[in-house]
Amino acid sequence: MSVSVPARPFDFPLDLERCALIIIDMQRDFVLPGGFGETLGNDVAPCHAIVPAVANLLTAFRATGLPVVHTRECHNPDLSDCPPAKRERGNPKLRIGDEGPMGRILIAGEVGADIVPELYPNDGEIIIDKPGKGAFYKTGLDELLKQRGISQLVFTGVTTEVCVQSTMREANDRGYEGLLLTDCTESYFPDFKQAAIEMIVAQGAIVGWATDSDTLIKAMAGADE
Ligand code: TIU
Repeated sequence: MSVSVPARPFDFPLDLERCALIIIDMQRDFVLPGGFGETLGNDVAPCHAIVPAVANLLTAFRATGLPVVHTRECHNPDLSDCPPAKRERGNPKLRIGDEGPMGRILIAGEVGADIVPELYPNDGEIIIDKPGKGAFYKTGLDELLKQRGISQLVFTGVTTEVCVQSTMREANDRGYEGLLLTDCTESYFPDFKQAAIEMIVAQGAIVGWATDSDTLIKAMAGADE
């Protein structure tokens, strides 16, 4: 069943048999003090503030039985999948792999690299550990989505202009339609968030669409009636 969701730059034709929710990198390392985001010099509070909105949306998706994908940006403990160019970038207090207050920064299996408890995956939900910004790079995400007949993705998570935008662009190149929820994504830089949204919806949805979670949830509820 298809439902029209009010969105920019025009209504999104949501197909309730072929869409999935993707929650990008809602890990302690990006949204809590002491993690990767803060060590890069950022105030992480705005990214943590979207947790309730994403949790509300997650509840709505779980009620429909539609697939949910959670991603985590993280690396092998031996850093074999972390290019030196990534680890050595910038001048952070702690680098990827260094010991921090939530364990080794951005390393798989560490407390900091895991998803915040409020959004923790349920059994049966897809978890993608990814070494890059985009969730399709060096992961099995494309195959997992194709196996489930998914052709549309609802995008949430952090940060808007880095991992979310990268993944939306990768998805667009692979033929998926993407809808970004503006209240369920955040950046360390408000101007970059807004610019990313504008870049995505420009030129007739050159990368994808944008709306907010209330609008999507109301449209999905209307489809049930
Ligand atoms: N630094 C920043 O804005 N983001 C990242 O490094 N990764 C993600 O966006 N997940």
